[in-house]
Amino acid sequence: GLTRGGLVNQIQKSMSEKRFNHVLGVEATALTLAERYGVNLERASMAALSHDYAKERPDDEMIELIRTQGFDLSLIEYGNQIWHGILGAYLAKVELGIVDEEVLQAIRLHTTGAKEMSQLDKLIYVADFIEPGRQFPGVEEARVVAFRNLDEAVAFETKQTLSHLIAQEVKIYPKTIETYNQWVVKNR
Ligand code: DGI
Ligand code: FE
Ligand code: FE
Ligand code: FE
Repeated sequence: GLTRGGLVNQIQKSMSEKRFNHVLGVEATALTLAERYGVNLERASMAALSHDYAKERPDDEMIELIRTQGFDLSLIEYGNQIWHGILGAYLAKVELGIVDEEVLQAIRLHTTGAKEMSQLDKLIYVADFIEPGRQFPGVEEARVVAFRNLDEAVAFETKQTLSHLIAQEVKIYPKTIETYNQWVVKNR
């Protein structure tokens, strides 16, 4: 496997400066949350650094991977917003040499969440939302909630993200709904 330095180098080369700064912000936030919640720091760092590795891949390359590498073909109906985590986990394994399945799962789930999420999955999902470079109405509250209760933070983010997606009338990926049903719905 790569050292942190080697990983940072490859990741920096794969994206714009702006996105790379976002990635470093996610890493810093993930490490603080990892200390707060007792999650392995090295895993938190690796997952944070790699989470958007595939975000700037051309759509034609991503579609080719979906077709040839055994992914669910219904993914083709979506776009990079949905692809980059799922295919990013695949590319992180093949190109970055990340073999830790817990890290790969956190990358895979970082955009949509899931019904079942590990502490690391939740931490990356939340750190991506609240890193210092993020500015949107409600981010301050999201930051407070994140350090108070990680499950509440997942619920807060999922509700806000889904509300925005619906307001924009964009296609909702089924896993995003599963995340809502699991972490937001109260009477279960
Ligand atoms: O990659 P980032 O911008 O750092 O953040 P992200 O991977 O969490 O989210 C990327 C985008 O994906 C964000 O604008 C919200 C959007 N998204 C999340 N769930 C869905 C979705 N977009 C669609 N169309 N459908 C979803 O279910
Ligand atoms: Fe992302
Ligand atoms: Fe996110
Ligand atoms: Fe991100």
